[in-house]
Amino acid sequence: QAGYKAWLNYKRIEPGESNESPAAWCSRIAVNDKSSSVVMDSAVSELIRGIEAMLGRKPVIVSLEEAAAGEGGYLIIGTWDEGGALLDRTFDGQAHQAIGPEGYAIRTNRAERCIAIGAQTDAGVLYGVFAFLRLFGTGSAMDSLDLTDHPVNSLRMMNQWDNIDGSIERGYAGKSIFYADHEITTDHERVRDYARLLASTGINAIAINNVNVHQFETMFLTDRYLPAIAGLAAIFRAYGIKLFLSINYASPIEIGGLTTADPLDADVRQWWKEKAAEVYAAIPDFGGFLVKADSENRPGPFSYGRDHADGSNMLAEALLPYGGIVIWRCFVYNCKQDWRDRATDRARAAYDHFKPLDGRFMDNVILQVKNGPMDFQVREGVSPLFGAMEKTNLMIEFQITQEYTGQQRHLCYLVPQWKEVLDFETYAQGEGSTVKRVVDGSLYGNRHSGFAAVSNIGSDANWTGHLLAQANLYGYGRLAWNPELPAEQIAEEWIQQVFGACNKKLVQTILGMLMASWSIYESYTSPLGVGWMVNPDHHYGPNVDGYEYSKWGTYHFADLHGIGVDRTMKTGTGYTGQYQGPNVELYESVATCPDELLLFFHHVPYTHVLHSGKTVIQHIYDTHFEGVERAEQLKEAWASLNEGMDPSLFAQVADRLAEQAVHAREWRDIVNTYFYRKSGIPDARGRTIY
Ligand code: BDP
Repeated sequence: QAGYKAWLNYKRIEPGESNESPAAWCSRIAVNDKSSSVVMDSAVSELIRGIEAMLGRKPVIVSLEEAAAGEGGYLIIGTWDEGGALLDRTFDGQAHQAIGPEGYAIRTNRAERCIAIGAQTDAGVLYGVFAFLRLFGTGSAMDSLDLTDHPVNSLRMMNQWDNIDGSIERGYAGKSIFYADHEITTDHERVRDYARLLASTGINAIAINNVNVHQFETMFLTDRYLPAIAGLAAIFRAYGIKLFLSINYASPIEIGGLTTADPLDADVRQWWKEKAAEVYAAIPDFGGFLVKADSENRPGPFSYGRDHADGSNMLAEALLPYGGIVIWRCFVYNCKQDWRDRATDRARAAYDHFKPLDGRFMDNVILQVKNGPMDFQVREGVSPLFGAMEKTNLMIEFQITQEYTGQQRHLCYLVPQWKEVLDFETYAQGEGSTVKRVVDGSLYGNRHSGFAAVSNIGSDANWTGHLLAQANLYGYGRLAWNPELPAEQIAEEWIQQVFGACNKKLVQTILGMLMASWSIYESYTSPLGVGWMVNPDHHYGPNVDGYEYSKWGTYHFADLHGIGVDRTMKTGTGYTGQYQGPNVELYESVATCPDELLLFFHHVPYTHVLHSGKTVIQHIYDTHFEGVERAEQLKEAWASLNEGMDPSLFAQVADRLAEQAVHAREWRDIVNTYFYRKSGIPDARGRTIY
């Protein structure tokens, strides 16, 4: 079970470890809650659980009067709408205003001997409780707490790619915790613990099935599965998380007995309306539908000569009476064609499909756009759709599961990558039009917007296979809550909560490992943003030409002269023209294109000199040699933590890092050999290339 509790480990705080005695504040809890609610129940039980684990003594629940009359300090939690005079005295009107519906305020009220956690809503109280426990566990002084916080993004969503047979598409941590053998799980305990983990980071929505919806999952919208799904929705509801379903666009045909799924057909429209009514009867606070349509062999409106606006609006209309939303994915491209002309560059596809539709989507439709125009590579450009859709709700999609970034066998802390994307300047409304401002809705004043990401969890005891991959799950939620949080801070919080805060060397060592890991993985895999040098289908391990002659449109165009994809307007696919303002010229010109994206935008000779002063070929050799050395260093750094760490935690990570070091070598040798043979240019430093 090592690692199961993840960052809700609530490690015991030994007496003397903390500056004052937290027990003085935490042995009694008063709940300011007149209308009992499931979310408030979750908040109270989490608070009790956390404090009991950290202090070794269970706090008691007392009434407000008892709390005030008794000796010593206490905790008070609740919503101020309940008329709590104490909460009102503790927090001024400003705090009330500042935090919005999901925020919270925490303050030590010394005069009245209490620490108060207050919010407008029960969900806010729950987030406040998790934040308090985090502060407690990471050593904040209890006698001077004073903070308010609220989420920047309104929708903070998890996408499970789980299938009803128990498998997980691109899952690297065991089987599904939701499904087995075509049934929905009855192990609600595990699902509840997942809901706790998610809520503790601020996640408030989840789509519980794979975007590729097949025969059995299509039946999720029928009596066969709906009652059990309602059971899952109840678990998530208690943690402030709304449940969504991925749907099959062809449902009216497959389960409805209709002969068409044409979005403009009256019977089809009626069918979806009735379906929505049934779903909301079972799950009154159902979130809505997530849809992958006309992509990678999934059905969609194209079959009927309709477009994505027709398709999504039809569903949005059915959900509208209930406040539901349609999340429509923009990962749309033709996976069955080779490049015939420049217009079929896969990187162009999402923009080419969706940009012309801007303004035609209903207000309860959100387009879900992958961070990059290709597919979750270790490095690629930022999707030019961000900023380009002035009149459309947009959310960003990240991939926590490490499909192309080492599959949770290699260490790759992805928060720094995500932050680069979020901080990207689109120039859509002049300077300051960053991606994070598009997806938080502030740039264009959107009603709906936010974050989605593909989950990396499964039935493995530690949730994520690689223990350190938990930091990605944790970090995603924290970033969705507030994209300004530094990657280091997020990593440090995670480390301290999992391993304890008092061993400074351990915290610093793991922090260093996490922060270096993306660059290490990038250095021994595909170079300079070109991507895709993986084995087809499963996408693990090096295969330089694996996708080079396939129909998926993911080429590097390496020959004896050079490598890279010419995406310029002048001589290439014209993709650079999808960007705005100075970005167009930045990427169009080989002279200004950033090194790390050079081969994503340009085809250059191996002898082309980078801004770093190295040639492309020497860069490839050097980074691949260094990558292997740095993977070795990860292993050694971890080995130095042997003493004082729980042996089962230690061993599982040591095993993964040993495997990573071996596989990094394989990457190095295959990539270096390939380019040595193609180019005929030897390593300037004379190292042996196998
Ligand atoms: C790709 C995955 C594939 C997914 C697809 C998607 O390889 O399994 O179905 O994305 O996002 O990354 O729909």
